[in-house]
Amino acid sequence: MPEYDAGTVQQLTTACPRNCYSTCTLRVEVEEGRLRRILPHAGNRATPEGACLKGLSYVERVVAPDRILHPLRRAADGRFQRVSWDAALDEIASRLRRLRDEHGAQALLYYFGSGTKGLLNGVGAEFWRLYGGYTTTYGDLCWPAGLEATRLTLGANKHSAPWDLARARLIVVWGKNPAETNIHQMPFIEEAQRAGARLVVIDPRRTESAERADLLVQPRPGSDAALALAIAHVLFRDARVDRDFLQRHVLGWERFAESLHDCTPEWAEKISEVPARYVERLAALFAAGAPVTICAGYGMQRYTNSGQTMRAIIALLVLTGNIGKPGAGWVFANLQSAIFDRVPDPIAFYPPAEPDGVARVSIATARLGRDMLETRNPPLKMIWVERGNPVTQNPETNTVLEAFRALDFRVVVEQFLTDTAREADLVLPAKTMFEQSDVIGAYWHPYIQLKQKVLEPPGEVKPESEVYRLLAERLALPHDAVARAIPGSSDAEIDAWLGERLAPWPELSLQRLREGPVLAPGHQEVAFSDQVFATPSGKIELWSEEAQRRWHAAPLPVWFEPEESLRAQAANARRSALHFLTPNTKDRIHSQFNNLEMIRAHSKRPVLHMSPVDAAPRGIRHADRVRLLNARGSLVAEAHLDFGLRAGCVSMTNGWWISEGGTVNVLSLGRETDMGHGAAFHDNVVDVEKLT
Ligand SMILES: Nc1nc2c(c(=O)[nH]1)N[C@H]1C(S)=C(S)[C@@H](COP(=O)(O)OP(=O)(O)OC[C@H]3O[C@@H](n4cnc5c(=O)[nH]c(N)nc54)[C@H](O)[C@@H]3O)O[C@H]1N2
Ligand SMILES: Nc1nc2c(c(=O)[nH]1)N[C@H]1C(S)=C(S)[C@@H](COP(=O)(O)OP(=O)(O)OC[C@H]3O[C@@H](n4cnc5c(=O)[nH]c(N)nc54)[C@H](O)[C@@H]3O)O[C@H]1N2
Ligand SMILES: [Mo]
Repeated sequence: MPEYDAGTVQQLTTACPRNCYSTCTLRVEVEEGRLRRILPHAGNRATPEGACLKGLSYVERVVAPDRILHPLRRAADGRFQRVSWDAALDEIASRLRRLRDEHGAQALLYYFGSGTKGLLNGVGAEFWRLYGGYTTTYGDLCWPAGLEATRLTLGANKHSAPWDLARARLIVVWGKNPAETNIHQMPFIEEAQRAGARLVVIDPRRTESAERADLLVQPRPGSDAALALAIAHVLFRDARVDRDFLQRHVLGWERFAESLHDCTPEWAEKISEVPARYVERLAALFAAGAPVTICAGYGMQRYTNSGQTMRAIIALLVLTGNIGKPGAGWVFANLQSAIFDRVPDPIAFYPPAEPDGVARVSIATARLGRDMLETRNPPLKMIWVERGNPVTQNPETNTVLEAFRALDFRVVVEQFLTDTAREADLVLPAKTMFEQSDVIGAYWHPYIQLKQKVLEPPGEVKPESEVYRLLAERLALPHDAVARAIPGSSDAEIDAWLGERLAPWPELSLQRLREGPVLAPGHQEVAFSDQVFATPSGKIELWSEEAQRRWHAAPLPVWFEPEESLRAQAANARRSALHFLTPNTKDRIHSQFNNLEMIRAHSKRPVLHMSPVDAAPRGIRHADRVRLLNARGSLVAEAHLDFGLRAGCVSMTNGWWISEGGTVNVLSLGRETDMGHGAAFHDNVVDVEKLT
């Protein structure tokens, strides 16, 4: 640890913009232009403990020796060579001009991932619009099945403030692993437990979150809707539903009750392999538990039946009147800080229409590779990738690679040589969170924050907004329109641009945000406490005609087998197959951080978790090298025997690069969830064999 000279060390407030629930407020120490320490900031009630290990590792990340600090051009021999910004921008501009003349602007695919939050991310789309058009993706890799299920049922994606959880008497962590993915939720869970609350975890894996639970239930992957419907059956059977709440606020509950006639605990046991007595037990807990909060994760909405699964689970809170009350509710996504979005509900505008004729939204991100290859009129010729690592993180890696390699030209804006950057013709160096100010919201807590610039970009790094400005000049795009859409590069111009966006809310001045986070204007501490539900009927919709109209789904929540499951596969006589889960890990945010020493020290190589029950017949022992394979691809990993994992499942965290040993997505198939155009990553069956 270096010694600090109080005279030269500056403490500044900023916020972590990773795609993560916690979105921590941070106090950072900067000394002579170097990041020294990351400290907690008490101003955020949701994250007072400060950053996780990844957050602390930023001191390494910003100065990591493998960081890209200048443009790189692939040379004839396939290797990258340093080029000047002028050479890089001249080449891009001339290729863009030719592309627009010869094929039409929509031969350009603008692809962006979830690498960083911020209002300035929007300038990319503005630039491509001014260029004359572009093709982009619809849907999302992350959460849309759950978002859409929630919107259809409750009318909005919001939940109570994180600290409200401490008031719950029963907490059901369902398909979520906050001990790794939302560590700041754990203190609120523990506070509730200290006050006597019960904790139930429902997950095929015995996760770190499950270690604190009173009850762990391990359903067969993709079977949760059956479990939920059977709990609902018992609640009606035993007259443990909140009739008064149902009559006042809920559409379709009578028809729902009728539809549950055959959904007995024994029926659910056959489907989910959860013993019927546990179903009874769960129903009893729901009936007696009020206030009940379900913390629903994103893992179980990565299936082809996920939208309906999420609707079935929300129904348990609805039947027991656990909506709109302190300590009760559905904690999935809290978009109360999304006040800047022109479109408050992104999913509603996802369908692959041509909203303005400029952006052609014709490619499903869930089927990126296949759709890229099949796009016509015009076919795709060039890609611009920003804030994403699609080769590693999108389904069906081998098809994504094929589609990338079929293009004429690829530009990737990146901090590091990821698997996607390695496919580029031109790599442009990207800023980190510390090198340009921006305003961010969150999807768990309700704060608006300033992600403050605290460092100058190193080397020749330029933020995207500046790159777009320089390209606009070279392409002679209309000056005034560019000036309106994209800020100039000085700190004062960025601040002015952000200030304009904040202007409608006097409480959100930049000056105020420099001190710390501010609660989103209009924020509801207990979500739905006004019992206002923005659905077509104005009620909570267990019966949703919109679900039927938009997704061709049954209007009531139902269970059906995912397209790819062991049972669906049984028809194909693949008795040796195993269900492949690819969850998140505390060691990374998806494919970020694993190149750093601080993380590699304890996260060295891809590991496959496997039940001894499945390992033994395959002759696999702990630490053996194994091959996973299916029709899409194959992957080698080290086997770790895990008595906590449900038999029939194997699990490996997503985010490993191909260059680190292989991405899990060589095995996934590009296909959409039943609602919301999400990616059904976990509809994935593999064979596992020992390597000799
Ligand atoms: N450290 C860290 N934090 C993160 C992230 C990260 O990469 N690293 N990513 C952020 C992002 S973008 C996201 S989307 C969230 C995700 O946060 P979580 O939802 O907590 O994470 P996942 O690992 O996707 O899935 C959670 C759990 O779902 C379980 N699961 C899988 N299939 C089923 C099923 O059929 N039924 C049930 N009941 N459970 C199932 C998995 O075993 C897993 O433990 O985390 C955010 N936070
Ligand atoms: N099999 C499987 N696959 C999954 C999942 C799963 O559960 N299983 N989870 C899915 C989920 S939930 C998600 S959210 C996605 C995430 O998919 P992505 O958003 O593609 O994932 P990241 O790995 O976070 O990649 C972001 C990249 O952006 C870069 N970056 C960071 N900041 C900036 C910046 O300011 N500018 C630029 N230009 N680049 C920047 C980072 O270096 C990083 O390489 O992955 C999905 N993939
Ligand atoms: Mo995500």
